[in-house]
Amino acid sequence: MVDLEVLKAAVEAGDRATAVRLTREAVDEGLDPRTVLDAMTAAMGVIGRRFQAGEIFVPEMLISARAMKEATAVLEPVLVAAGVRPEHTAVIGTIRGDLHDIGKSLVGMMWKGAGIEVVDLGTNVGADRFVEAARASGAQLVGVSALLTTTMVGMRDVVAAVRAAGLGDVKVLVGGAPVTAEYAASIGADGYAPDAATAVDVARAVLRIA
Ligand code: B1M
Repeated sequence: MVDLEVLKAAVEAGDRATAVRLTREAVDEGLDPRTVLDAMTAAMGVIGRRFQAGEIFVPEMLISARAMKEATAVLEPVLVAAGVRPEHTAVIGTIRGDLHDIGKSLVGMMWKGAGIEVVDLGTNVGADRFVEAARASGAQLVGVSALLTTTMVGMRDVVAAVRAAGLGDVKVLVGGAPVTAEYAASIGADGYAPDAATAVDVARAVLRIA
């Protein structure tokens, strides 16, 4: 019988091989995929808190997120077959004109780790594409990343386009090195996070996830 505490520890340690092996074993043993996913989600919660406490840094968080991503890939077909779908969906991308994707991808991975389905649009994404993807996926959250002072101005267009598209209660969360809470508020964004761990907390808050 797979010990989920060991799986949790493997994700926390970023031990991809062990995380994938234990997830396969758990699937083969017929464990409820939700229980397996919950264990990994809890591990990413620990990672987020350790990052916020300054105990670990971006590389460690990235390594854990990758371990979770690979193990989740093993779990995904079982979750789909069991009819388990995340309750929340987010689209995320780096703003038009901007090719930086490391921070954005990390935020996407951390959101997945928190149980949010993520549609990653990549880099150089215009307001129209954010809106189309949010509409097509039924997303409740749009995440926009910018690393350049010259491109962050495009975030205002995304907020405006999401509001104008009549998508319902879709929240826009922004972040990236030059972005500040004041800037986010000035363009009417619903939230701002300075790092990927906080992006999980802010997403949970704006989506009212308990
Ligand atoms: Co670029 N670059 N770069 N670059 N680059 C910076 C950003 C820069 C600060 C370097 C410098 O001059 N000191 C500077 C920007 C200056 C400014 O505008 N203020 C800069 C520049 C000028 C440029 C070019 C214009 C250089 C040139 O060609 N003359 C050019 C632009 C290309 C373009 O985008 N159109 C360019 C190109 C590149 C590379 C392609 C070489 C490469 C990108 C590779 C890639 O992403 N695949 C690159 C890199 C690597 C950097 C630095 C060195 C590192 C960025 C990074 O990945 N950090 C960067 C300097 C630096 O930051 N030290 C720099 C690690 C990452 C985990 O952090 O992305 O900040 P970060 O994400 C964090 C938070 O910001 C936050 O959470 C993440 C994790 O905690 N966050 C969010 C990010 N998105 C979020 C979204 C959220 C919430 C939180 O909600 C949705």
